[in-house]
Amino acid sequence: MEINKIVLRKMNLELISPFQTSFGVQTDRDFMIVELHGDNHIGYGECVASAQPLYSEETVGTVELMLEEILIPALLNKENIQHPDELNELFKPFRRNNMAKAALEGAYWDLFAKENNIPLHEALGGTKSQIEVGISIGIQESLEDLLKIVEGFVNEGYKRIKLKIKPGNDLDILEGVRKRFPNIEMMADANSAYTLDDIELFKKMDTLNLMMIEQPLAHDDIIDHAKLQPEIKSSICLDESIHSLEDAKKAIELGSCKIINIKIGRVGGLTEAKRIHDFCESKGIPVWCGGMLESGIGRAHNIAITSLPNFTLPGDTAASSRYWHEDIISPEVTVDNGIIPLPSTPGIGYEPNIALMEKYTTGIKEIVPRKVLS
Ligand code: OSB
Ligand code: MG
Repeated sequence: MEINKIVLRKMNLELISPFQTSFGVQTDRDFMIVELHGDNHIGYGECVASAQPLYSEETVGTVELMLEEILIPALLNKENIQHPDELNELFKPFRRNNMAKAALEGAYWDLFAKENNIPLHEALGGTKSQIEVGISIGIQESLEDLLKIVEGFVNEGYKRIKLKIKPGNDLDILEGVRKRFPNIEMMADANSAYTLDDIELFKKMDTLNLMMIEQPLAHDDIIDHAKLQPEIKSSICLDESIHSLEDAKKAIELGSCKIINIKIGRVGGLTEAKRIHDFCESKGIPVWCGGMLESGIGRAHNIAITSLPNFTLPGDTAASSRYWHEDIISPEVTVDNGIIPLPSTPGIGYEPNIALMEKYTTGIKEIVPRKVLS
């Protein structure tokens, strides 16, 4: 596949409402879009790193450096790439920086699918015609506020409700929501805010019929999670702790979790996401697709990967309008009764809206490969 130009586009989108987790409040999102310009098509990837290294160590700044100095030169120097899976091997020697790798690899997958005239989900081996999604709700000022928000999303038909928790804002709010909505599918996400000293708290959560508790303990831990899991009835789901297939194998072997949240950016791309999916399937571990408050481009990649069969639990891929005043794709992602149909057009299946992309671009860099003259 010929690559004639690579564009790194820094963007900023304002969230419709602030999103609060145990690690901070986000009111807008800085992110990067990677464009790979081929002979006939453009492949698009989204980098999910944020402005600050609060969720993981990567930021928009580190990603830009890594792409420019390491990953893009490696890609441009590599001859005869037959399939996007080869980028996983190409980038493997470079440690971590998974969100940077995933952004470039994702753009390559989109370009590959477009050049082959097939939807990305088909290129990935997806088997579904539609996906089921839930919604992730940030920490609110009061239980009253939260109940109103939950009610709205339950009425919209989202398949499960995820509530963010943090110390001091946990059991009471989970009990409050459960009391008001006795039958909804519901779970909690702690974003690494607790330790094994909180074991009694998690035992109390066992009475609330939670689908799972996501990443209760440290972001880099699988040992303490393996101690917590046998002490509680609720399933632990790992998010922050899983960066690769190797991590997933170890966590499953240790018994650190019963469910895995797969985020394409966190694990270094679609190929690695697929491998984790396949391994989890072989071990009877269900997976679901996490979110990073993506724009439509990252959202489209999430929709595509969720088409694989072992994504049996609803993911965090909500409608564009839940996050943004206007999304940068056309059509926007819409959710009908918790369902998103898979697009049938080639590549990511949603057309970038060039005018809106320009409107929200805060910086742009173009890299043109130097043709070697012989
Ligand atoms: O832990 O899943 C998380 C958002 C930013 C960083 C981490 C997480 C989240 C979410 C929101 O839960 C998911 C979404 O709606 O995109
Ligand atoms: Mg999470």
